[in-house]
Amino acid sequence: MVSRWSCVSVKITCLFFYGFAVFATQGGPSNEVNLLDSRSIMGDLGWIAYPKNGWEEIGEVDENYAPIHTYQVCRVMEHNQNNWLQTNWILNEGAQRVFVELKFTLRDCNSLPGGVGTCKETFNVYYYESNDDDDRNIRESQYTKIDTIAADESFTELDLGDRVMKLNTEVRDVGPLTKKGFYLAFQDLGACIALVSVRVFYKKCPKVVKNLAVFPDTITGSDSSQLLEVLGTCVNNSVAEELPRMHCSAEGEWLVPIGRCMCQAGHEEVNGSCQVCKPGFYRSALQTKACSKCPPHSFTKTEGSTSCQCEHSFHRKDTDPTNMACTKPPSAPRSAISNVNETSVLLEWSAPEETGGRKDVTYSVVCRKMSAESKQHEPCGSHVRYLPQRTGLSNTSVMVLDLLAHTNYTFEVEAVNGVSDLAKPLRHYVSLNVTTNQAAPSPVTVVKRGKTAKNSIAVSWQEPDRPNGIILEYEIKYFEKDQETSYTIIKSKETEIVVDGLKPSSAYIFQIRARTSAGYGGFSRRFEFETSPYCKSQDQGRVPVIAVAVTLGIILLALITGFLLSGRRCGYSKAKQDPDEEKMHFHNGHIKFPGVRTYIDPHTYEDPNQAVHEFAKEIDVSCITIERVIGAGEFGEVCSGPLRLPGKREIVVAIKTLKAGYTEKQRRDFLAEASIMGQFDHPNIIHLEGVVTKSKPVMIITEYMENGSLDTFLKKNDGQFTVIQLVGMLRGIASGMRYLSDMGYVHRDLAARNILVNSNLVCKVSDFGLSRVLEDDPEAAYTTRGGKIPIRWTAPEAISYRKFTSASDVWSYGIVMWEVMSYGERPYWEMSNQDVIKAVEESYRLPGPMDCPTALYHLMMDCWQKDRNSRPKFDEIVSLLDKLIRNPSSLKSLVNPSNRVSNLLVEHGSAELCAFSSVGEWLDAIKMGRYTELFMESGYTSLDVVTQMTLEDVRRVGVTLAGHQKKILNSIQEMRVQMTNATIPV
Ligand code: ACK
Repeated sequence: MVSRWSCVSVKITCLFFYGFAVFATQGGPSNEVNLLDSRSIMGDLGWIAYPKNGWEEIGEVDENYAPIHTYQVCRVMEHNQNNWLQTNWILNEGAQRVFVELKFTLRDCNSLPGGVGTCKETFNVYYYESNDDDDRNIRESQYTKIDTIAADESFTELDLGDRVMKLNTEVRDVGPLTKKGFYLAFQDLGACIALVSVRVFYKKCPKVVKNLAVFPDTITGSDSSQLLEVLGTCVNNSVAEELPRMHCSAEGEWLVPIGRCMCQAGHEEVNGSCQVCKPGFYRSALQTKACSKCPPHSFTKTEGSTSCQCEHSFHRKDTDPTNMACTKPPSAPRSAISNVNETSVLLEWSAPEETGGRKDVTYSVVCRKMSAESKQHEPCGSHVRYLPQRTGLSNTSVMVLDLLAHTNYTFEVEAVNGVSDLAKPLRHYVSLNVTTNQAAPSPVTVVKRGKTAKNSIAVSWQEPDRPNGIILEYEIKYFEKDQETSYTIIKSKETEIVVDGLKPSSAYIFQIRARTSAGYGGFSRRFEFETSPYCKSQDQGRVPVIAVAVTLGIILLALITGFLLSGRRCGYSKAKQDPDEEKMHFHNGHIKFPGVRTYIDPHTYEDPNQAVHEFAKEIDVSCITIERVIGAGEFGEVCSGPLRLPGKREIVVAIKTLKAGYTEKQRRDFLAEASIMGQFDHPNIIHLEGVVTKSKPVMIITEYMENGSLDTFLKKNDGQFTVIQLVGMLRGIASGMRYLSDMGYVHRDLAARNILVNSNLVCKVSDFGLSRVLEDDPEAAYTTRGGKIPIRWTAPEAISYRKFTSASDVWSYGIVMWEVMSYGERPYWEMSNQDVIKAVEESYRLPGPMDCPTALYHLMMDCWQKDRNSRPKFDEIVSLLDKLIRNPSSLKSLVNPSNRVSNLLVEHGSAELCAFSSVGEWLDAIKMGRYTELFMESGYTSLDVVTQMTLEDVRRVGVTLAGHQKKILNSIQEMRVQMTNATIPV
């Protein structure tokens, strides 16, 4: 029997061997850590079987001839089996939960020959925990049962014959474990089992790098549903943004990562680690993931850079992002010009050529004035105002107000950007020298009452805040309250006065104003003062006596006064009056003070030399050095060079010479220009320094204008200026012309060629003379009446009957405007003078130059009104240009391009219609703007469509008033004519 069973055992063993061949190639997953694997132990397993005849170890070898251990028991035929097999002590390595994997085969009891009897088909597995392996004598009752193990498949005799493998694998988990180690025990109660392998393992979450954090090997928790939270450690050169964490599941899987680490600045993430940035690259804190190449104009020569250094002369502002290119300060603003208006200056300039690579360019202005005493530049002081402000200007213009009159100022306009401060002391600015004009004093603000009597009030006042010159006198206007139509004016050189002849107990209103050579300032506000009450005598009875005595006294006084004054010239009605005071009474009227100076025709002098020396200073020739010839004039060369007058700063001047061999008439005509120029003092009129007549050659010395004549200058700089700059130049010319017309001087040859331009783009009217002006001008042509006239610039009435007036100068000014706006184009191009006269006579006019603002073209057209009285006056022109400069958006609308074809002229009168850019603009111009919306709603949105309209259409739009229908239709008709007929070929 035994041998039979042994035979059975042997067969089982054979089968085990076969099974191992399959089994040996398998390994546990990477998150399992074996504590015991019976297959991997080479020598004796050291397990203990009890009783000795129960479990027995069978030594086998696997296909590699490595020894393997199996334990078998098969005492199926005997009763009361209780066979124990105890493993040796297994250290649990800190795991609280371990797994026991058993591989075994089990014999099917039914298949046993001779019946089953006591045969079992299960076995039990136990464990016993201890902290050491000292005591292996463990009683059955001390063990804790893990489970009863049954086979999924048991084998039969047949299987053995067929060599079919029926290996079972069962896994059970054990825990929570609390001690260092444990024993396993297998209890057989009468089955036929071969325990092929026993593997004991625990599970761990393996070390991993996730989100740049290292999570170490982590043994899973004791509970099958437990998630262990594990803190990660940032990899080298990284820092935690939020503490990185992950959760280790009971199955040894990492779950739910939270937070991450980031590479430190100067490093970048590459395959889960942080690598240093190479030279030439940088990474600043947490902005980008990877190292970036240094931005333009910056570099780094070291590894691990967190930013790049700017190249020489380039800078980075604190607030500039590190990925921005390094930048530098802007270059100086360009083409600065100034427009002086009394004590205000409008400064304008163009943006710098180089912005330094930044968009935050602003401008600031530094103002210095020439001190009258020290002749040194000093700061302008806080009384000067700047509109909109002095620094941080985003626009390219600033208005400077409240300057002193007749003072030389220097303005430095500096362009700055975000790095200008870092580049200090380097400054890029353009400087402008400006001389303010005369200006009336500011109003008197402080007026005080002094001693008051019943017939008099003493009044004193303070000099105005800004006298703008030497105060010549004050004017004190007063009247009895509510009696304004009858007032008195006293003039005084003092700042106090006693006003007498007043009524007792009466309120009087006082207003005071100051006068300088520039004229009167505004009146002060009204100050109300009262005279003392009439004091009746306590003794009424004595009044007649006193009255008689007083009357006698007055008569006597009058006689004495009359005697004393008999030798004096009589003036205005004067009472008791300071010799410095004048008193005038007004009733329902006003006074006219002596008018402005007028121009004196030098030919009215019998001796022209006298005229020259009255208006021009004689300069000693030794003060002048002729350095170069700058042009040729009618009388001789025009040169330039320094002028050194004793006690004065050296300046550059233009020197006009009279060539040798001149006739007396030529000399007279040559010097007449100086006699005229010498009478003018205006920033837009060329300034005469003096004449040299006492030596030869005779010379006229004027200020030097760096940019020469305007026509050549514009041609040279075609398209280079802003509209505001061009309007600024025109404003200057108009201002000079206003001055000349105020002086009663008619220029007769106003043209861009006779305007000179200085380095600040200030334009000055030049070329003064009388008949000779026109002789001198190559543009002047002989008219049928014999005179020589520059036809293209001259008003028709001056051409036809020599009616030269300031109004004909306005016509020429319109032509200058056209020359300026077309950058020096020749008026009427190559048309012959005869054709020009004919076209102008037939109401044709020059078209608007390219890119010319409509407002300016309208002004030109106004200057070319046939009726000279309808042309604007120069002061109106100056005001209009000032308005346009103050409101640059009014210059946005440009002349319709169809209107400025170069070989076409425009019919005057209807030309303005062509200049309309919209239906609204047209309706506004004919004062029918109220219908704009109706036109738009009815689809008449362009002038093209409008010109097709009939009376019916106009009615349908909603114009019901017959008068308005007529007005609109007439204008439409005009537009139609203009469109088909407005041009003539030249
Ligand atoms: O266009 P231009 O350079 O400017 O050539 C003419 C030339 O002399 C003959 O008139 C120039 N010119 C005349 N007066 C002056 C001046 N005050 N400053 C500079 N250039 C002048 C003019």
